[in-house]
Amino acid sequence: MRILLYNPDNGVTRNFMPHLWMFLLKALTPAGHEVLLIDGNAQPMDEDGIARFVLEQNIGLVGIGAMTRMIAKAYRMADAIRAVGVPVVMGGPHVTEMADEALGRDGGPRHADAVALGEADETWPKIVDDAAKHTLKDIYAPVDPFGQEQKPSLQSYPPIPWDTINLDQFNIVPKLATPMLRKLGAGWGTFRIIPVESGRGCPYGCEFCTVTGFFGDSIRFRTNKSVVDELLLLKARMRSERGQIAVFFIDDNFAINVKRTKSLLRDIIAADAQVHWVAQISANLLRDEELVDLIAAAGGKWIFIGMESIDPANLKDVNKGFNKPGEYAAVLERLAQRNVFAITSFIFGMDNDTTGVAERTLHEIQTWPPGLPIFGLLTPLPATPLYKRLEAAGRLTRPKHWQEFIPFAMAHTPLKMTISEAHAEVKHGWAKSYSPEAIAHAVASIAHKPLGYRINILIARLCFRGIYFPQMGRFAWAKTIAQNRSTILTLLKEAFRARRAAPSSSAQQASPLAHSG
Ligand code: B12
Ligand code: SF4
Repeated sequence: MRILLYNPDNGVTRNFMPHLWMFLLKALTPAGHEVLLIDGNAQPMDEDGIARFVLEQNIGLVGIGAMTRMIAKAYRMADAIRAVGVPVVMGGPHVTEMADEALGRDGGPRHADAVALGEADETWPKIVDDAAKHTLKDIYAPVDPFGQEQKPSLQSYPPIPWDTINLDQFNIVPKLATPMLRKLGAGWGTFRIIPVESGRGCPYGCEFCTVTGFFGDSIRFRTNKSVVDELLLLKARMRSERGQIAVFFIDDNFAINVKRTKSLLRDIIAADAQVHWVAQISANLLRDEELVDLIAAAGGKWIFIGMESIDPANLKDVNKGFNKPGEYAAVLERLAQRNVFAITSFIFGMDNDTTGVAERTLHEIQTWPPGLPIFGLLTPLPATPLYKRLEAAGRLTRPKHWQEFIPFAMAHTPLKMTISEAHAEVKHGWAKSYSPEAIAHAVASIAHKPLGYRINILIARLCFRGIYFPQMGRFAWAKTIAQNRSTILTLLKEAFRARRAAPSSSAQQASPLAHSG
């Protein structure tokens, strides 16, 4: 049987990073089936396009995965596929919580023939077998023979064959520039961001988060060896195609068990498996100097920190009181000293927020080493404790907000400001942090750092700007580049001068993600 795994586009970014679930399920597919992957962010498709594709390619089963924000598109694509007679199985965080919606058991239309609840590592082979025999069931749940929920152990994680997988759709370098950039420094013909997981689960239970409910509070890890082997495979591929790879460790809290994280990082260093990577770690775990030393030595370049708010009352409200705003500056300084940057994520529209929250937050941010601030709105995702609290209090203004998804729009009314005031706060946060002046200031404030680090922050700021301000087409990019030309030219001139002065070493330094190992 030919199987298509499809992830709908998110409407915001293009081929920033592939979705791990597709590669994982492909690796777990029983022998004898062929699996094709389409990520809508890299290969945009509409309903007619996907229906034609499944017929032309003789697809016998389509698997669709989606977060809540893409679910409306996922349902539309599923409907189009089912209309031409091909069965659809859906999985991922949204349908796990809203299986009745996907199966049309809540009075609405049916979108999926089957739903895979929760982690599907162990149920996927069974789903494929049943589909091949035309005996698909409505629901596949990860349970043991006694009907008890069973979380997959990651101890026997399947090797993902990154050396042979066709990654053509996931190259951030424009095709036209590839031949020229292949020759630059260690090679820039391709630049891919690859998701790797080293473990699952986070016990912290923040009120707005899906993770504790979905993955459970039992934390599971892959073996160090399997993670190291995966990094070595990626590194070898990067070298063979004269390109660059950055890894996104998608663990929700990469240092949730500090002892284990240190041991993994030591093994990465010992095996010379360093690639440049990003990981998500909560601020409280970054107090540990030795951990931060190891992060830097093992290739860590960006750490995503869910700061959420600078107001302890807000943090307490959302069960994230372990975040201490008083120590944010020290944490960021500790990272910056090792040339590791932070992606600092904030949520506005919390119950104790009042107008001016963006400006107060920006004021704090300005006292920190420059990084990548991002701003969102408190969003009641289905089945989270937040959703339940707001629903019980009758505060949801759009209880099924995902059915008519609007980016950066609230689905409930905050207590101390209006919805439109909250929207304006988010807009102000983005506008002020990603203006050409702010970008120039961020780059200039680290004038003492190596050129590569400054280029890194410039490129990252220009890309992150696109999370809020539409920046998908060539024209939008050209405009952004023109607006920031002064900062870009300053760094280019410096790179050119450095290259002329020391041709062999400067190219390496000028490449923000060039590898040392
Ligand atoms: C990486 C990641 C991202 C990446 C993008 C995705 C990518 N390219 O990988 C980035 C950083 C861009 C991102 C952004 C956002 N993310 Co995000 N992200 C994640 C993260 C950390 C890892 C995803 C992952 O690969 N997990 C590992 C894989 C193996 O797990 P999985 O995807 O769940 O797949 C398993 C099962 O779900 C199932 N499955 C999944 N799909 C399918 C399909 C089929 C057919 C079957 C059978 C099974 C199946 O099988 C898999 C194996 O067990 C998750 C949290 C998490 N730990 O999952 C949040 C998460 C998915 N993100 C979330 C959110 C809310 C967002 C944002 C909306 C945040 C924001 N406020 O802006 C944005 C939206 C971005 C956008 N524009 O699309 C929520 C989603 C909740 C929900 N109900 O939708 C999560 C769960 C985190 C959370 N805190 O709650 N995210
Ligand atoms: S620390 Fe992060 S992953 Fe863990 S529950 Fe809180 S928001 Fe979710």
